[in-house]
This record gives sequence, C-alpha cells and structure tokens, in this order.
Amino acid sequence: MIFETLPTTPTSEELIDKAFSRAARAGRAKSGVEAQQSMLQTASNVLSDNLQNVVTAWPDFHEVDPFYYELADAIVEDPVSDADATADDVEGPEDAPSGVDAVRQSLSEIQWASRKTKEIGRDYQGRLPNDTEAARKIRKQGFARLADVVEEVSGDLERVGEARNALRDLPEIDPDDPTVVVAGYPNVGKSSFVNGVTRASNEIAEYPFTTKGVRVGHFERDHVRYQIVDTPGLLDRPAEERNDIESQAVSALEHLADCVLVIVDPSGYCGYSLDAQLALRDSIAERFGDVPVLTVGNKSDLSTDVDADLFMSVENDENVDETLDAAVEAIGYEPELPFEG
Ligand SMILES: Nc1nc2c(ncn2[C@@H]2O[C@H](COP(=O)(O)OP(=O)(O)O)[C@@H](O)[C@H]2O)c(=O)[nH]1
Ligand SMILES: [Mg+2]
Repeated sequence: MIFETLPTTPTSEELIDKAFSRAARAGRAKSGVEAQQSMLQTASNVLSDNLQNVVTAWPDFHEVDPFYYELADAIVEDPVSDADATADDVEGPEDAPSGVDAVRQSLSEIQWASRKTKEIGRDYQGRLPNDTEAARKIRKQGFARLADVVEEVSGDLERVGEARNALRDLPEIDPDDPTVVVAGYPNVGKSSFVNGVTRASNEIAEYPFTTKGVRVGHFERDHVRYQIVDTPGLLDRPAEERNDIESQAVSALEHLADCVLVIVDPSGYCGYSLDAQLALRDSIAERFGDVPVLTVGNKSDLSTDVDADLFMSVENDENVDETLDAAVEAIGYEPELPFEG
C-alpha cells in the first residue's frame, strides 16, 4: 500500500531539538571560530535534510491511483481555519485548500523551509568574524533564524503528520485487483455474505474512514485473487443522506469496483421497503456507469418476491457460491500473462 511506508513526521520542536543538540556536539569537538562554524553547518544540514526527507517520503500525487487519490482526499481532514492563523494570514477559509491539496501545499512549504535552512546556514557561515566571541554572537543569530523558519512551517509539519497517520492505517487494497463491491440497505445480509465468502482466508480489514468502516476481504477463483468490499455507511442509503466525506469515499469506490452486488431483502425483515431498496439499486447503477451491477435477492428462505438477477440465502448457505461466480463472470477478468504476446 502506497502510504504504508510513510515515516513519522517530526514536529518543529523535535527538529529544532535534534538540530541544535547535534550542533552542540559538533561544536564541542572543535574550538574557537571553527566550533561556531561547525555548529552552524551541522544545524543547517540537519534541518535541511530532515525537512527534505519529509517531502520526498510522499508519493507524487499525480502518479497515485485515482482510487487512493480520492480516498486520501476524503480521509485527510481539512485544516481547521483558525488553527495556525496568524495576524498576517490574509487567506480566508474559503480560499484554504482542503484534503490532498492542503497536504501538497504543506509539502511545498516544507520544501521551501528545507531550502531556506540551507541558505541561512551558508549565509551565516560566510559572515563569521575571526573573533570567537563575535562569531558566537553571529552563530546565535543564525540559530534564531533557523528556528524561525522551522517554526513557520510547524503547522504544515503537523498537517502532514496527521495526514500520514490517517493514511498509513488503511488496510491493504490493490486498485489493480478485480474487485466486487457489495451494496444495499442495512440488515439485508451484506456482512453475512462477505464474511461467508471470505471466511476461509479470514482476511478482513477495516477501513477506518467512515464511522462504520468499510471492510475489505479476499477470495480466489482460478488462481486469481479478488477483493470484496463491504460498505456500511456508504452504499447503504440514498445518496442525499451522505455527507461530503462519504460521497467522496463513494467516488473512490467507483474507481475500485469492477462489479457491484446490490443485495435486496424482499422479506422486508431488514426494515426497509422494497421500493426504497430498488431505488437505491437504480441510483447505484446510474452512479457506477459502466460497472456491471447485479441485483441479488437475499433471504430466499423467507421470500423471493422481487425481480432480481439472482437469489440466495446466506443463512442457509444456498446459492452463495453461485452468486460469487456470477460476480466473477460479470467482471470477466483476464489476467495478463507475462509470457503471452
Ligand atoms: N432469514 C435470513 N436471514 C438472514 C440471511 N442473511 C442474513 N440474515 C440475517 O439478517 C440480519 C442482518 O444481516 P447482516 O449481514 O448484518 O446485514 P448487513 O447490515 O447488510 O451487513 C442478521 O440477523 C442475519 O443473520 C438469510 O439469507 N436469511
Ligand atoms: Mg453489515
């Protein structure tokens, strides 16, 4: 997973502490003006390198799969408008970037700070006089400038750190693997179905970005690994009831899905009218465009009174594998064989 390897982002205080304590150690190894020179060089190198490392740890968002891009955009919290606002902060909240754009902007600020700390180091080294006391004074001024620059991006480091924490907890999902997305109103049997077909592999991972968490599991057919995604809180009610983050997560699912199974419960035991369930099915079919959408009537042990593509009873393990087969067939995935062609 692309965000899994993102290292912890240091805070501005951690960076400054690290740089100045390394500088002090470097200074102790020398004496006179040379000690001051060495301190400036060490502090500026440590800051510049560590700031640069924060930036280069991130993937280029232009090359990130659209599924992950949308997801990252949904997960990354928008900056709180007045969190690090200062008197000369003229940007209104309506101009402030959100989601991935906010992270990208923060990364470019951190990039700026990396260049700036290098520059300051060179600049102050060039200004060191031959007198030790005078040199110490200049070195201190240099340190103050370095600390100012790092503090200026403290909000950016924080934002990038929060984004990293949110993103690295995403479970393994491969946007290139063929994927079945399971939709339908609550209590129709989505989780029972997903649990049933992935039980053997026992690999369900929660996606922690809605209150309920999207769950991702896997199954195999003809040596091909398929992903199956349960979507509580997302594709389980009308679109107009979704908040912004949820709508965006649905956009991410559109990039991911190769087949959507809309589970309906004609028995009505789920507590939702069949009309409402079919309306949800229609809106999903429209939203997912070219992706095949199959209507699956579950709880066939209770009722089959609906116009569906398939019927199953997860409870009685009837037609469950066949339903999965139908999804696999609808996907029609042809693995690329490297020795063909
Ligand atoms: N009678 C019957 N009950 C089922 C069937 N499948 C699931 N259920 C029950 O329906 C309820 C809701 O199932 P669940 O999987 O949690 O639904 P979800 O909210 O769509 O994930 C549970 O009590 C299940 O035991 C079925 O085929 N027949
Ligand atoms: Mg469920």
